[in-house]
Amino acid sequence: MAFSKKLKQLFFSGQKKNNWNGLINAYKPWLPVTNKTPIISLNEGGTPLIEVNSIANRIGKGVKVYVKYDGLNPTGSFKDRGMTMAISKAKEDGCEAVICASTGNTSASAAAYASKGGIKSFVIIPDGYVAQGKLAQALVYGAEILAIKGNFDKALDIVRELSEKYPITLVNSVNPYRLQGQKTAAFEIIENLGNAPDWLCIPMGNAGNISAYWMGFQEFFNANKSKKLPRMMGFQASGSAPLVEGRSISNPETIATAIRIGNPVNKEKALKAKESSNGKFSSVTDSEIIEAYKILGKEEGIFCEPASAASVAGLLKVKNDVPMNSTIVCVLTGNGLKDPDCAIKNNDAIFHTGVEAEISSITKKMGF
Ligand code: AN7
Repeated sequence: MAFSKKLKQLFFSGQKKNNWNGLINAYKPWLPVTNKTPIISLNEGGTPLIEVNSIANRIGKGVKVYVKYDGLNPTGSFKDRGMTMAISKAKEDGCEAVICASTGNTSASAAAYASKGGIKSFVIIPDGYVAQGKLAQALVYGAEILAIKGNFDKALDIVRELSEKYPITLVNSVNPYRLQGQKTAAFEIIENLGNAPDWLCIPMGNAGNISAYWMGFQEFFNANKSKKLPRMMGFQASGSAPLVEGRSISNPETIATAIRIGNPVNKEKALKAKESSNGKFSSVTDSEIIEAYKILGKEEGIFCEPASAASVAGLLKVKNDVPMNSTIVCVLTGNGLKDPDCAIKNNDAIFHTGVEAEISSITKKMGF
């Protein structure tokens, strides 16, 4: 059957959109891969940049605010950007097993990409401090899980030692390929906006992502693909803010378990990103995080996990410093479905339970 011209155009523009083949294929010349690298991909990256007027309106001054919704990656977090690179390179090097310490998202991502690449994965997590969705993923993707009586920082010390002593590749963000993959988020933002934003607001745990974004922004700036560099605005939870306080925290605590990290491994890189971009690090309380989390859900239809909401909470906290007419991007690093317990405990919904299955009882509840 012949297509009309119009239908043909629609069909082929749709095709083009669906041609996204993951971030290694999209940004090959910018990444340390060769023709020999097996690309282990779940078609990660290419996530939406969404304008959020409810946040801009709370700031005023003619600002434009966007969120980079990286919770829409295949395993629901930005970790997939780094993991497609780390696992592809591990596979290229003939490695048979990978290991990571994790507050949850890294373990989910490592497990998924290792399975895709036919590699075994071990994950070490702090017992009782990993959100349910993330744990469910590691189980289903087939990782071997060791939940330790200790926090993330302890788990990281252990996996670093194990990867030195045994033939097993470490895929935490000390693995340089992780940051290489993650820098592509900055490329996508520049391509979407036609330039870099004035500010990038981002949550920090181990501070790998802020370091990766800074690398990406610099590379596109140096290649004349953007005309400016953003200020890197990093945010931590106040009970877990080693980079803000300038000291390690031995017992970090926050509702945002993803960033419950007291001794960030990428500290030096992150401090450099802050200094060279004229950026700033600040902390936000758990209640400020939850407020931003609720605004995004109720006023924007965007469900992110609490650690991600720290970027928006941080922006709202420092709104007096925002220059007139600036363009700001907040990174939403993980999907809200990762942490259903948090959602069920922290919302303003009207939720009637045990309602009789009859129109009259229902309309009564609805106030008709
Ligand atoms: C949703 O999964 O460290 O500053 O082990 O899951 O690059 O560490 C997760 C970190 C932000 C912080 N948002 O990123 C892990 C882990 C979410 C996260 C961060 C994490 P980095």
